[in-house]
Amino acid sequence: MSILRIHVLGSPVLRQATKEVAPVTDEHRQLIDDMFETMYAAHGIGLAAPQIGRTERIAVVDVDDEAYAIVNPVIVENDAEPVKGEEGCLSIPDVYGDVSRPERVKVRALDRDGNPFEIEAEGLLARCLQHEIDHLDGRMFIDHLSVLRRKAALAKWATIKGKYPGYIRTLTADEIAEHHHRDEEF
Ligand code: K1U
Ligand code: ZN
Repeated sequence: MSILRIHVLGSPVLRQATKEVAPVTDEHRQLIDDMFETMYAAHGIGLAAPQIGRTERIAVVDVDDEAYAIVNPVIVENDAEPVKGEEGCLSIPDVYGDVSRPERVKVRALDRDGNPFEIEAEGLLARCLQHEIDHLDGRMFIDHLSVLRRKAALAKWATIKGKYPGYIRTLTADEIAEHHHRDEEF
């Protein structure tokens, strides 16, 4: 397995259209395994293929030890009433924002073996699934912010993005080893 490089905001692949996967092959399974390893190394709860420079409709999530690889995911049901929650993105490190999304979703996808399955999710898992499916459609969480908040987020990103030449983030040994206590930052 390998830890992959992460594309950050400004890399065109994050805005590119993605392709449906058919069938799920050993190469896709290898990609899924590498995506899980990269997500865990980056201390994320999700990761979508465009974030590692790929255009397949594949994402991985792990919220509270509930881990899924989702291939060709589709939201088949959602709550009408959106709720606000804080989001971050491994492709926009150190920038956070409140995003309104349905509290509950049902997602249909193929698993690592190419078998169809459904996830009925709420709370952070539902939010994370929607965030990852957005990535597969070339959308980022900042696109959901109000004009003012988006401007503020982009102004913060402008001060950070120089750390990522070529819009590529290579996880350092320190980052991989680091234990995140985000609550302590506030
Ligand atoms: O897709 C990604 O960029 C991963 C992203 C997923 C995500 C986080 C929060 C809400 C929705 C989707 C992350 O894992 S960011 C890092 C993180 O662990 C985190 C950040 C804020 C709140 C909760 C978790
Ligand atoms: Zn993201």
